[in-house]
Amino acid sequence: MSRKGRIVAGYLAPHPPHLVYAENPPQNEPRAECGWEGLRWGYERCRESLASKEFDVLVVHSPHWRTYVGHHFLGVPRLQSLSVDPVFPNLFRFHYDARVDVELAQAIHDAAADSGLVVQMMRNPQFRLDYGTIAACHLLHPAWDKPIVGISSNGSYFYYSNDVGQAQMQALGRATREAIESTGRRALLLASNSLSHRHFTVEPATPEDMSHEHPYHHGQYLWDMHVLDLLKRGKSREVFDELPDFIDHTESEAKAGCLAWLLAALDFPEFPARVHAYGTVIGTGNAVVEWDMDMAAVQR
Ligand code: 2X7
Ligand code: FE2
Repeated sequence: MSRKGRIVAGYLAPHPPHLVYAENPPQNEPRAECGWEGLRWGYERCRESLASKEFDVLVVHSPHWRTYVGHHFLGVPRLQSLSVDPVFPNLFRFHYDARVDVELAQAIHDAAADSGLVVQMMRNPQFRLDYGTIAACHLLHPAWDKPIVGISSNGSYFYYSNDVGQAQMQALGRATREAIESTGRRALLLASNSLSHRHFTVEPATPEDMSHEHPYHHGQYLWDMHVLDLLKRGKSREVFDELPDFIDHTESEAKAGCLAWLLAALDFPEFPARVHAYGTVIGTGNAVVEWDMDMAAVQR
């Protein structure tokens, strides 16, 4: 008998390369003394919560795999190489070895196509994984013992408007959920974006010198707190509806669509999200947030 799949948990899982750098995993070449502990300890709490969950796959939507025409899906079974952050090559030179759940990727692709989205499977075996995909997956589940599904960030918010972007992410989120259910997968969903996103332009001599780290701007910090307050009160539909304003006022990286995709895939949870951490990285606002979907069942 075939099993009905389900989303086990969803995460807002931001990807500043600084967080991977500060963890000193063997895969990353640069070495750090410490840094950004608030966010990193938030990820640690997520990992503790994950330890008691069974899951088959991590599905990640990343701002740093930008596609111009359509929504793309990783479509080769294994990707191995060196990923270097183009802006912070001094912090992120990560040797990755990732397995891909191509069957699930294809099922999301097909469901998204059926809903009218322009889609494409990425079949190039030499493709270089972006640091937004790698950092989110690594920080949430550093064992790399589960396959991933990588979804690109189509630039519809940029090329058309926030409203077009939101509509596309809503359709993509729904297609993601349907495909997970029909393929019997137990999936974790990762929206790999920061919140407010104005950032400093000069790096301190020691990147992990935390005496330099603070919000870029009080107004942006207030917006981040407003969004997190709504999520903590289970008001995810309100967050989705306010995202266009949030994006315009804070240059939010949510403009990549990750958070909108996640909220739609989770069917707009009305139970409280668990905010594990909030902190800044080069002035940008970042939160580690978990939606444990067993809480949805309790709520019904
Ligand atoms: O990509 C990023 C980011 N989103 C936030 C902070 C620092 C660096 O890179
Ligand atoms: Fe980013």
